[in-house]
Amino acid sequence: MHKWIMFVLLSAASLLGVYLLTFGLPAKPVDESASLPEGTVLVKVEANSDFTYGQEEYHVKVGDKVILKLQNKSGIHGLKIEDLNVDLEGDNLETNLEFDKPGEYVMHCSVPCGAGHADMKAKLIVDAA
Ligand SMILES: [Cu+2]
Repeated sequence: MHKWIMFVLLSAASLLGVYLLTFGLPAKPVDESASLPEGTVLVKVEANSDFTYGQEEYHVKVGDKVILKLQNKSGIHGLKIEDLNVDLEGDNLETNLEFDKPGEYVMHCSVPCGAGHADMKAKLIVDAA
């Protein structure tokens, strides 16, 4: 009874095995943050052509060693945080930050990029540790 089920399962498993042997496991996406030293946090801000950053809010914690990185997904944008003297644009798209108290900072685009430029904003929020 139901021997055919065993047959189907076995065949499926064999096929999967052959498939894996032939093609190997799918490549895992590279996780840049995996190689960071303990306590270091990578905040990757994506800038898009529709005048948005990847997220409206980016969170870090007090005491984190923050690497703030701007990635221009499409178009050319900048990232400026006046209160922190951060201005990422051109070849300079990465900076290190560390916060000793909670707070909220407005990141905005610093490179005139088009109609939505003035509204291109996101928040960097520093949470209590
Ligand atoms: Cu802009």
